[in-house]
Amino acid sequence: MFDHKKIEEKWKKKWSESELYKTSENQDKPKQYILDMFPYPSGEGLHVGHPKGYIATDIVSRMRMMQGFNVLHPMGWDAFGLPAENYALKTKTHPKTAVKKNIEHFKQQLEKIGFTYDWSREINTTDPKYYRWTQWCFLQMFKKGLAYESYEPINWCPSCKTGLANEDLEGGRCERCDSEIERKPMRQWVIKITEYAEQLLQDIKQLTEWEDSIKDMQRAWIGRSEGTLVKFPISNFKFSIEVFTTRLDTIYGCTYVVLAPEHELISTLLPEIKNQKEVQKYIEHTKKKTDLLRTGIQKEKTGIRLEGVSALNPFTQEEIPVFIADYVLGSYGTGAVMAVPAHDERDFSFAKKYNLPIRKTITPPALAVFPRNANDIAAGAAHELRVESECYTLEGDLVNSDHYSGVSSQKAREKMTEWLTQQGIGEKKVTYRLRDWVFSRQRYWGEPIPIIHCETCGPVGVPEDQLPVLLPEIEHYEPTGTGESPLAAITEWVTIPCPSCKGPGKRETNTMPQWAGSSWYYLRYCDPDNIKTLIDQKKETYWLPVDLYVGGAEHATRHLIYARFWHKFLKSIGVVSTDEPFKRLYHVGLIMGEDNRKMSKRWGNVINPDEIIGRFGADTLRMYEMFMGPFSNSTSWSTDGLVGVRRFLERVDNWFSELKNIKSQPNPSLHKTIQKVTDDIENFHFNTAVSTLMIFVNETRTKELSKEDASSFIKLLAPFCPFLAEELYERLGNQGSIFTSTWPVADKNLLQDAHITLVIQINSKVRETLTVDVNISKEDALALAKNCEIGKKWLDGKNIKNVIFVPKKLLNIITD
Ligand code: ANZ
Ligand code: ZN
Repeated sequence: MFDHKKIEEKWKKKWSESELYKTSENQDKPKQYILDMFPYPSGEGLHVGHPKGYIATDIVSRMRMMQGFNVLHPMGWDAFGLPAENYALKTKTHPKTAVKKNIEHFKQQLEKIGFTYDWSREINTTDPKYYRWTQWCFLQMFKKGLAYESYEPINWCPSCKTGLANEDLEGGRCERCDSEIERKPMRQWVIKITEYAEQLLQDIKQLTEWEDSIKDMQRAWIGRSEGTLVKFPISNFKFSIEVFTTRLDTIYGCTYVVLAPEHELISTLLPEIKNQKEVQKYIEHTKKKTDLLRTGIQKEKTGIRLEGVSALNPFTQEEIPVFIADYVLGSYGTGAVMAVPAHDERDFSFAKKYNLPIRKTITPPALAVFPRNANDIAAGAAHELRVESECYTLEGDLVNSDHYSGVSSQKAREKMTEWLTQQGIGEKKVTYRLRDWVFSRQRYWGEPIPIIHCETCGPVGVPEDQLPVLLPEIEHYEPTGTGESPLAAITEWVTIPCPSCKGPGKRETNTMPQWAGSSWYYLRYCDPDNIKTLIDQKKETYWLPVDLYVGGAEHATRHLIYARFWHKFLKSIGVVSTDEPFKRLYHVGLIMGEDNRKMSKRWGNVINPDEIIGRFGADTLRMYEMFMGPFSNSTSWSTDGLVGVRRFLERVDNWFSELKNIKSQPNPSLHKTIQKVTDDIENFHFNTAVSTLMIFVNETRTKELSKEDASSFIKLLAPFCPFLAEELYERLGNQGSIFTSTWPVADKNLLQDAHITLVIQINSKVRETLTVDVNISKEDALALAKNCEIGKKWLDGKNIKNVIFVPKKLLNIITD
């Protein structure tokens, strides 16, 4: 009988006593670093969806162990940040207490599933021994000028009462609590991640083992754009407005210029502006709107003309009006655009609304006029349609553009940029969508930013030997909402002499965002107790990069951008030696509820793994989650499916209780199973690996199997069902843990089909092909050939002079 409780207890105890999963530092062995995105230890505990990715990495880890690799498969806790703090506030417990309790619970749950985690390497981002190094990284960035203070308006969540980075938003709302985001000007620490934009983009090429979808999301997030900077002189002023455009070829159609409401030039121009009051009112009005609200294509465009100010189009020398409008963002390009209503949708709807001239300067390319084939005619027709629709946004040939008329968009941009550069009023320019990383939070539960503000010296880094700056214990950790963190209220903590001039100083009271600790944690697992450096150089060279990284797709642009950036920074200061931290990346598909909805308390469809393990066993849970469907797809939970897997394991258990140790022929079917399961695990096709194991059992159960073959089969099962496999392996009389045994390798000779197609020739002419056993003898082949229809026709009554037999290929019968 398959008594899962008994064998789980038994093997958990034995594995822990023998320290089976302790990672060794034996650097002579080849290594595999296999990593899960570590969880926030939330109060709700695990549901069955969480461990799906961990099960997959555990399966790969176990196979790699058996293939002779030194495997690092660690686990830890991402425990700072808003989720942990909001939970603590909700339950009125101190975050520290709540986190400690939640971690214990999580760990207990994980241990039940039977993972290979080496808990001696466990890390926790809220542990001062850990965050000391997070602070150290910040100090290095500060020293290199990559961390700076900014007073730009930032995203502000009125409910979480903190500033947020763009990465924390989802459709203009707070990713955590779904509140609508406001813009709020306040002092912030910002990290100059944009300095690494190009490198982050270029190095995506190195990530050959990442899924394309995630790479595409990263490219879009970085958003590189090649264009031109153009200066538009203000006709009655000494200043000029600089715009960024990707379509310089349309400049003859530029009929006005637009500044973002937050553009710094506005205050300079203000005395000249005749409608000052209205302008100021408009600026006030747009202040709170987020970028997303402002730029949506469907959103009605609003704006206001700066009366008394006009700009000069450098190509046409025309005087054109200047507007401010919130569809232009202060934070992109130069915060100003040249508006071309005939060729840009947003400018078009704005021009319609404010009755501004629309001048066509681009026509579809010439091929539409001289169609060469059916395709061209179709393309031409499509183009005609677009021209009809007033706003033609594609490239083409220039018209109404002085001596550039007739030139293609591409060529025109080159020539126009050349001219601008010669005149000294423009130049080529690359911009990025990626913004600098807003790095401070006005909350309690985060790493203190290790800075001291001095009236004389400005911001000064805390000396490294004074790290960590401990997060003080306090009574009231609720957000203040004033834009100051609760730490600001602890006067005795805040007041400290300046490390540089010894004058009076004040500690920085903002804390770091939760992304800080997770941006480099994979390094610390390699050397968790090092008190001298973040990571020992030798260990870094051995373990890095991470060979396999698995986690949720929601991190495609957040964590994975930050971590890649952080890694590149650490490389620049010699802490790590690789360009990229993660070699191979897979995203895990969600497990939905039995009702096809996302598992949530709200729907009452959450399934707790503890319950499943209690009733069906950890092995069943593991194998079922891998059997549900392709790994990266989201699939719904099915109790029937789970029961099916349980029955399969019972069948295996029964089979092995009755199995006699019979010597048998090499079993080709086993070797095909070995090959398929190995390849499938390698390629993350766990569901087909499981079905291959099932097919083998169904086909072989009634036949004989040698002890060796039976052991090989159990080894294939072992990564999926470690408890049952270990038990059966022992039952077969093997010594030692199955996980210290060697992974089976398929015998290539046995992989060929059991049957082949034999060509039958009579007098060297092909007459027939027969499907025969691969090992058929010459005599048997001849008998078959004689007896088939064609054989009878050609051979009856003939005298056979000679027979040529090429095993597995052909039989040639020569007659008189
Ligand atoms: C004139 C023009 C004509 C434009 C045309 C487009 C089409 P990407 O490709 O995303 O980089 N732009 C520039 N700065 C902006 C800002 N701060 N806020 C809003 N829009 C801004 O987009 C570049 C284009 O976006 C630029 O090229 C500019 O409009 C606009 F037929 O200039 B274009
Ligand atoms: Zn000072």
